[in-house]
Amino acid sequence: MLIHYAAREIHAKIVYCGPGLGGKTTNLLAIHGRLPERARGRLLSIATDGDRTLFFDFLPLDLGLVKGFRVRFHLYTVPGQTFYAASRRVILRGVDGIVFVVDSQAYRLAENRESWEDLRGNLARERGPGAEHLPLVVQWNKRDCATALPVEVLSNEIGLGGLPSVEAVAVRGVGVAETLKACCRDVLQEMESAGRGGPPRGGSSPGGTGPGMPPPGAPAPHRPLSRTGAR
Ligand SMILES: Nc1nc2c(ncn2[C@@H]2O[C@H](COP(=O)(O)OP(=O)(O)OP(=O)(O)O)[C@@H](O)[C@H]2O)c(=O)[nH]1
Ligand SMILES: [Mg+2]
Repeated sequence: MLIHYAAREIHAKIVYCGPGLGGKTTNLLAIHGRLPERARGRLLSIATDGDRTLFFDFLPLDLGLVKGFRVRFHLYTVPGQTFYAASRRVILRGVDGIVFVVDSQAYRLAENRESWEDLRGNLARERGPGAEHLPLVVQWNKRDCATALPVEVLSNEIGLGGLPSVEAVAVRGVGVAETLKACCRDVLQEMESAGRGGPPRGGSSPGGTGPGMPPPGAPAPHRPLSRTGAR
């Protein structure tokens, strides 16, 4: 998180993670397509090969004022393919919130698991014990697919129990805004609790406020999120 006191601006970084072809870039395309121009910047895709992200996508958003500070969210996707591990580590630096996009199709279960383990490893390395407070929202994507597994099965099999989550069909824009809003809300809440109510503390602090995610094996607090509640 980066705070410019003089400009009264906060910059927060949200990264979309998850297995290759899960729908991360599709989420950013849907957000870009739905927001009015004044709220969004240009969607940049840095290196692609057809559909596949080779480095990252980037979309800056300006979603208004919080306590007199203009809040700008910078959305990134990582490349999901296994061999881009180094890129994922770089893109995750200074992250303030994560959206983990699950591919609900039964045959992608192993890739979902592998991607989740990769993410946990990267965050543990990046943040250490501070990983506990990192806002993280799970998106169950591709709910339209005939072979989509029930959410409870996915949750148990991948080990995502208790995390806030939203069902989605990103390719039709369903659940995309809800997912983003849930993550932005959690990032702002985390920022407030880290700053204990006052305006954001510290000077410019690249590298985040120290939020994280549950340590391996630890059950996360149950925070159910209804689709309507996220709006
Ligand atoms: N049926 C269906 N297809 C989807 C959905 N969301 C995305 N897709 C399709 O899945 C394919 C991959 O989507 P991407 O958004 O490029 O996936 P990605 O996660 O960015 O993949 P990498 O960049 O390789 O990590 C595309 O053909 C999308 O149209 C969905 O909800 N349902
Ligand atoms: Mg992509």
